[in-house]
Amino acid sequence: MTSLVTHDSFAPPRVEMLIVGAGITGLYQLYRALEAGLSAVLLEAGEGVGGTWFWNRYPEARFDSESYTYAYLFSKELYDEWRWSEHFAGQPEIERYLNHVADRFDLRRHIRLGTRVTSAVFDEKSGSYTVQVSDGTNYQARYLVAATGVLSVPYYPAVPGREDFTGESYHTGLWPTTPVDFKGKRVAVIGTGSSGGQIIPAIADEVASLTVYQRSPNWCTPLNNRPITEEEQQELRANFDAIKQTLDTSLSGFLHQPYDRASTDDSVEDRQAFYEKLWNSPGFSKMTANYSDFFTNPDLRKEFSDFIAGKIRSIVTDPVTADRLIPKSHIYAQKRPPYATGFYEAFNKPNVKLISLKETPIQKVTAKGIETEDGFQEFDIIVWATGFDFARALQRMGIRGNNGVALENAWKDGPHTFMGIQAAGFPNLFFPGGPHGAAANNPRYNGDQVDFTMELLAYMREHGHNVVEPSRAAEDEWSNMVSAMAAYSPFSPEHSYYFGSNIPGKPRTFLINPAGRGVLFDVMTKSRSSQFSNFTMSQAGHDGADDKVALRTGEYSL
Ligand code: N01
Repeated sequence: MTSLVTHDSFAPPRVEMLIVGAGITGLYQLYRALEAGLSAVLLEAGEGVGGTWFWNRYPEARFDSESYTYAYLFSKELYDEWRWSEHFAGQPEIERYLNHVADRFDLRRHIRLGTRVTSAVFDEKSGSYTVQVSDGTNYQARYLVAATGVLSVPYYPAVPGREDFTGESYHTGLWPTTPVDFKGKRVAVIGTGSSGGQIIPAIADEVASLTVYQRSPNWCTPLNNRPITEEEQQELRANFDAIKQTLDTSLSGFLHQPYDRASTDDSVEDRQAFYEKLWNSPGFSKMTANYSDFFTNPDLRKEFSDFIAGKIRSIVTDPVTADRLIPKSHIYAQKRPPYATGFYEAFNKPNVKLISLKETPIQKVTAKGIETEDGFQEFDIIVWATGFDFARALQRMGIRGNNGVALENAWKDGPHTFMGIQAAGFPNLFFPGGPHGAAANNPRYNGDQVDFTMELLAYMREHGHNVVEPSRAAEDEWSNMVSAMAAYSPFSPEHSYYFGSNIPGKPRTFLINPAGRGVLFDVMTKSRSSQFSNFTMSQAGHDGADDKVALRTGEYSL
């Protein structure tokens, strides 16, 4: 095998597909590219594969989609041989799985770890990107796939003095690979989203004291995790084809059976009994298997919220703390709800205290701790569970498209995409799992985008094209659909980070596909059946033939 990377100063390393990000989507894209015979390299800023599941290694970080629905389905052998220990696996197991996939499919030799993209500039003449990376290498890539995800840029609020703290300070989304010793420490956790909801109960018993700084309460419900029994393991294997069929086609990308009754079909008492059942059901089924009018009927979601409020009051013994934990300004599903284990119970422990930042905001962080309007508290460790700048990773990569236009500028009012896969004016750039992406089980939807991209590239290859971008009309139609349908989404512009509302100054625009996977499937089907007519394809000038020649000679292969 010859080496892909030619490190002489005259010839930059050249590759047909350069993928950025070794998360679940990037690894799948790499697998599919190699399977199709493309030369491909994957660049990853982290020192290991896993993406989200590499960086978010805080205590109790785990799936809230069922393990076997989040995992890959492209190989029955892989599915058969990997035994998930729990219905919702924890981060160490997920990271092991993704490493196993990298080894099992011989992906690792195509992956460059510890390598961050600093710019990616499209050259219209050659129809390729010059991609500069942190070690100074320039790659030349025909196709650039940014599998950088939506939850990959950690957000630190601009709290005065944050940098002054001299104790240990961590963000859940940038957790160190060496273990953090919480034992006997005075710990602050800021933020009560999904990450805060997981780490708070996980460390409560270990620490000397835990002070939770909550700005807005959330509707957190039990994950209801448990080990997968031997019988279930057998069933999962025996039913692979049916499971795959459901996951490949269901609108949610989950296995949960949609409920066929509307809330109005049941009496108040029956609805309460049903909510009790949902409370005890796994993960997202509280949404996906709720009444059929769940997403269209705010009264139902209000009633379900009141039911959860009752649960919070019944679990948390101190009524003032219970009241602070109950959201007052949003109802269930106006924000992406967290699913956790023992979250409310943690506040009954004598060493755990809740501070409501609505009542007593943080004034500053000092060298020793945190000062609120209510006084000062010293800490050994501060955990920032303050979330992410959703879908921001793409804009900060220094991408330049036609005429040198910066993606950052093109999207200054929010992303414009076609199917959340490509943007007009940025040929040969793909971003599965990015903006305008899934509102459901991410890997399933992101996988649909990767599969479609590979079909598109196969069509292009057959027809002698090597440059592709969506037409403006297709992009406008899709982006207008996203804006118009956002009004029908249960998520709210005031509260949900799906609208960018967690980041001060960020434009408020819907960042996922509110019409869901069904519309994505429809648009893909129409595109295929019209020979991808909503894309503009061409053959780049001078080195268009190089790819084919290189493939024949093996120049690009590793
Ligand atoms: O982040 P978040 P996350 N002062 O944005 C608070 C996925 N995920 O990391 O609501 C004080 O939800 C903020 O308060 P407020 C999942 O998709 C999945 O928890 O803005 N606090 C909020 O409480 C999830 O939705 C799993 O008022 C401030 C918190 O920080 C997504 O990642 C596990 C603040 C941020 O919550 C993000 O979750 C973990 C400030 N200035 C994450 N600014 C699974 O289970 C923000 N906050 C698979």
